[in-house]
Amino acid sequence: MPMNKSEFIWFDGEFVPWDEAKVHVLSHALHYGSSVFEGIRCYATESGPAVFCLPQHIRRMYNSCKIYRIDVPYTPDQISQAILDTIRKNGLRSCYIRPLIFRGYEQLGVEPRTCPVNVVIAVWEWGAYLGPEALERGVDVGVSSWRRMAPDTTPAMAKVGGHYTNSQLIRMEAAEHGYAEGIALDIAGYVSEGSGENIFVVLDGVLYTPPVSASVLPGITRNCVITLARDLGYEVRQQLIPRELLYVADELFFTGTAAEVTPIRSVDHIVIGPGRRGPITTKLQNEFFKIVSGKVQDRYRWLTPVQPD
Ligand code: PPE
Repeated sequence: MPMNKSEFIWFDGEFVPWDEAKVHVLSHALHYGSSVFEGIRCYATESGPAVFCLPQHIRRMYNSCKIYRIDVPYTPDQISQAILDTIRKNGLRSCYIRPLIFRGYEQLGVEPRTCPVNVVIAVWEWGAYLGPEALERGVDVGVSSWRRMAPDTTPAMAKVGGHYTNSQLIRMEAAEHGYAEGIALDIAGYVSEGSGENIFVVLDGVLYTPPVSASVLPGITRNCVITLARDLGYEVRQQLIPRELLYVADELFFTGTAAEVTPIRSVDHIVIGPGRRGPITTKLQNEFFKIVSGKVQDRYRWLTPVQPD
């Protein structure tokens, strides 16, 4: 997807012009994937731009750092504030937000703790992740031959740059097969997640999603959708999902910051339900978009307004 450059990137406490936000080629993260990141969205509401689930993303980012023993040279509040400042500075009404904490340049070698920790925050306009028609018409996907990580290899709960080499393999294979996305199984063969999305199954009015123990990223959109579904009166179960349950589902959808709530209309060329966005997916999508656009009350306090200067 082409990038819509914005003007400034926050880099270790300073605003730097987009094209000048550079690092040394011997930065640790470039060689060993030692970076932690988040993907956050800021939505245009009637009362101005508002960041979706900012505290939840900040908490996950610091948890990722804790797992990888990264000492962040800023407090969570400082990073939250810097995110709001970066949106304001760039004058954006809605955007995707990418904070990145990485092991920088000092020396190489796998032991990372001798390197400095750098922090950047970039914001830019980013549309529908899986294509402009995906949210309405759904996407065609396939089960990947690549598995998600085994529990004692790389920690799935951490959102770390290096883990995305696995996501890249899933995504490239899916593209080679003509799919919009791939679904990876976990090491035991149960459904895990997409390369950058969590997955939900709807069967007989009940929602199912893989548990955190199936090597999924504990998605923030996943949590929000579980909350929304339960409040709409649906039962939601976090349980192991065999691959074939995908094929016989009434509805399937992905959740993620970038993907939002995206229906899946086929898996491995098997049509899911009637092959279009299903009624429960539609309800959840509508509810989600009404909240993030500020059209209904923010009853869960999911939005942090970006106050004007
Ligand atoms: N699983 C993975 C592997 C993942 O990368 C994401 C987010 C999710 C699940 C959903 O999590 P959440 O955003 O908290 O609901 N993927 C981010 C990066 C996508 C990218 O291409 O880069 C995102 O959606 O921002």
